[in-house]
Amino acid sequence: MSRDDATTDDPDPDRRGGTEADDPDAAPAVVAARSSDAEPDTAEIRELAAAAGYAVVGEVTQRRREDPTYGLGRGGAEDLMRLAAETDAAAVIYDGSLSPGQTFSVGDLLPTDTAVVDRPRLALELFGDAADSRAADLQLELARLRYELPRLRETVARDSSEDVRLRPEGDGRVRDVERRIESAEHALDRLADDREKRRAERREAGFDLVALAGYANAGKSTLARRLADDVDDPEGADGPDDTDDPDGASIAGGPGRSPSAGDRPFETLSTATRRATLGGRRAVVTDTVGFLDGLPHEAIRSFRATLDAVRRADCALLVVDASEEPATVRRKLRTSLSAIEATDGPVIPVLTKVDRVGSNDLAAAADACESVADALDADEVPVAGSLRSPVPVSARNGAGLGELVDAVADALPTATAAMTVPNGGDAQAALSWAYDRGVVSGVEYAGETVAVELAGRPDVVAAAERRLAGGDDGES
Ligand SMILES: Nc1nc2c(ncn2[C@@H]2O[C@H](COP(=O)(O)OP(=O)(O)OP(=O)(O)O)[C@@H](O)[C@H]2O)c(=O)[nH]1
Ligand SMILES: [Mg+2]
Repeated sequence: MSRDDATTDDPDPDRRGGTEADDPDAAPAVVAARSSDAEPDTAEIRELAAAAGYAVVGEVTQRRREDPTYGLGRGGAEDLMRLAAETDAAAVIYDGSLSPGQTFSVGDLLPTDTAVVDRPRLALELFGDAADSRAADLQLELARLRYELPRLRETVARDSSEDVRLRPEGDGRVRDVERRIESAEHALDRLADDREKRRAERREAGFDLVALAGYANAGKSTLARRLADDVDDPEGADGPDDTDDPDGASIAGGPGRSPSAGDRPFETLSTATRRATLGGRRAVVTDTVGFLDGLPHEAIRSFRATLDAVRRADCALLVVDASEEPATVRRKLRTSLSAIEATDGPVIPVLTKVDRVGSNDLAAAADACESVADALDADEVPVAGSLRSPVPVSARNGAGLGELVDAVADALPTATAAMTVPNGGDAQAALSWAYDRGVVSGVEYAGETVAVELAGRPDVVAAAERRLAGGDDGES
């Protein structure tokens, strides 16, 4: 074993997360982590493992470059083998991505009933069977199939005759997975079309579309509940008020989830929408599924509903936990923006949980935010060009929410118009149409006429103008 190898055996049992000791059903697992530039920090992978139902019973960490065969160095892999045997580990959880070849090499060293779980697989396990809508189901299935396909090809190549080894895609199992991928993609396309239609209908009805995106556990759902019209208690676990989304819109805390599990990743598994009034604008706020490090890129791509909602929003809120280290804030913001790629509308970074940070730390988080925005190349990541100034808020105590609402209202596409028309049945019908769509900002009656001021979505304001002027706009 080379000298840069450093191996530890979990000397400090206090570092183990709370759940594992209490849960007799938890499967024992050993965590493995490697980093080239610093001693690996295993706090997060341990939390994820605990959330996925493992009891972490030991760890092997290494500071060294990646080994092409095992990911870890040979020495670390052998320590892992010994520790897994000693602890009867059901799984070895690797804090990073392993190639199909590395997965098999590590697996070959381990006891036969110890599974190799890399970070992407752990993320997929975390989603579990908890998918709570057809779209979430399909997205998960697609993410799993895309993760499995290269590994299945590797298995086929290892198990088979020379012929198949050269062309593993000729194997029936591989073709079957490819067919299932294709059919899940088609089904998701159809759902995406439905969502697009729904967005068009909502806009036509005068609603602005606002979407919240960000990392798992950033505080998106709490903020969405705060912004929604029907909520007094931001922590109240109420459902969305608009459940007719083609996703079968639903929100976290569904069957099988304990209500106290607010901090587990993927509280929210489907996009969900709520009505909100933001600076006088009627909006539909969409809460989305959180990003997580180490999710396979294909899986992120298959999270179409989340990405579509953000990309097609009139204004997107990129929610960042301001109580994390500036380096973490930077990394998460950068990763979120790269996943989002490009948006139709402006994007406002929201630094949330400011009730947990002092003013210096908040300033550092805000600087981290600005530095990401400045460093991004708008040619490579077009969304960089859509970024507005970050807004600090606390969804817990309400600080900054007024400023956030103002920033959103300011970012939304807005047109204004003023006109004076003869008062009568036609004008009243047109006015009532415009009221329904929330674009009337002033009305004054003077004798036979009525003076109307309009403000709101440009297309709706234009349609209201046509109706007031006596055109019927093709719709009754
Ligand atoms: N102190 C504090 N805690 C907050 C705030 N907003 C959210 N939290 C807590 O942070 C945790 C995560 O909040 P969620 O709103 O569920 O986060 P999310 O981004 O929707 O998480 P996922 O759905 O898992 O992606 C919960 O325990 C919340 O109570 C805040 O402004 N201040
Ligand atoms: Mg959520």
